[in-house]
Amino acid sequence: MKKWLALLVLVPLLTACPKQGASELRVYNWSDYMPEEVIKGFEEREKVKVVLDTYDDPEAMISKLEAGGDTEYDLVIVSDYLIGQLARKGTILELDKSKIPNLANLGPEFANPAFDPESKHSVVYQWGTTGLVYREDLVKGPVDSWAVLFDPAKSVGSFLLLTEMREQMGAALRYLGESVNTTDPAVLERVKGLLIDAKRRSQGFAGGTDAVQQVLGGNAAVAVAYSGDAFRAMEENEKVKYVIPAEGGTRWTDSLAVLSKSPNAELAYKFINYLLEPEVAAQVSNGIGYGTPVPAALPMIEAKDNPVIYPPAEVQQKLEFLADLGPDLDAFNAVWAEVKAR
Ligand code: N2P
Repeated sequence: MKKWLALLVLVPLLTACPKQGASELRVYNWSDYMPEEVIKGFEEREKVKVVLDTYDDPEAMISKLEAGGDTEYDLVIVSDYLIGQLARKGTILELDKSKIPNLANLGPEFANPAFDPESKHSVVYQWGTTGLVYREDLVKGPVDSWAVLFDPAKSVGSFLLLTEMREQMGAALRYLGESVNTTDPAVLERVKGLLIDAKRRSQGFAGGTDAVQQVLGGNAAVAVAYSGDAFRAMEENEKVKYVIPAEGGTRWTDSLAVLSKSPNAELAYKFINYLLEPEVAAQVSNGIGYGTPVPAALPMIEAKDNPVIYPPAEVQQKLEFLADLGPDLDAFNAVWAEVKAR
C-alpha cells in the first residue's frame, strides 16, 4: 500500500479509538454491587464519567487483570482472601492515606482487618455472608444444612452450585465439619468426591447474582448465594428465604483497591473517599443489601436490624473468614479443575 494511502486508512482508525481522559474513572466490581445513584452522585459532583465492568468469578477477575486488564482500570473491588495475592504481585498500590481523609470513618474492626493490617493496600467497601437461598414453596423438606447439596437423601429439590471456587469448596468443607481453610490432602480428596457428585445432580454453577435470580424465578429451588443478593430477592417475593446452614459458613469483606498501573489513580482516591462519607455509605448499603463498615451510616440504614444482613451473635460464631492460602492454594485449584472437568 502506498504510504499516503496507509495514512488515510490509519488516521481515522486511530482517532476513533476510545481514549481514557483525566475525567474518566474505570471500576472493576462484582456484579450488582454498586447502586446506580451512588455512581451518578459522584459523576455529578466531580463532573466525570464512571465506567463500570463487572465479574462474578474472582478467578476470572484475577486472570483478566494478569492478562493486561490492570492497565484498563483504576479501581477494583476484591474479596479479603485475594488482597494479599494482588499486593504481593504488585498489582495494587500501597495506598497514600493522606488522600483518603474519610478513612477515619471506618469502624475499628474494618480499619485494621487481618487480611490487610492498617488498610495498607485496601479499604473495606462492604461485608456479608454466604449461605443458601431458597423458595419455600418449591423445596420438599427443611433447608438447614449443606446436606441439601451434598447428601442425595437430604435433597429438597433442584439446586445450583456457586461459581466462586473458595466459597463452594468452603461449603463442602464445612459440611464435613472442617475449616474452610483446611489444606489437608485427605480432606480435600473427600471434598472433590462430594463436589463431583453434587455437580452431577445439580443444575450447574451460577454466579451469585444469577443464582438468586434463578431461585426467584423458580428455575431452581435452592442455590448457594450471598446475603445481600438474597435479601433483595426476599423483598421481591416473601417466599424467598436465606439461611446460614447449621454447619456454619463464611463471613467475608470486599475491599476497594487502586491498581498500580491505574491511568487515573487521583480520581480513584477521590471515589474511595466519597464512598466513605456516611450518607454515601448508607446509600450503598440501602441499595445493595450488604453490611456497612461505616458506623456513622448505620442510623440511615433501613435494614440495620435485619438478621440476613447483620446476623445475630449466635450465627456469627459459626462463620469463618476465607484465608489467603498462599502457595497452598494450588491444592484447591487442582481439586477445582478436576471438579470442573468431570
Ligand atoms: C454481589 C456480590 C457479592 C460479593 N452480587 C461477594 N463477596
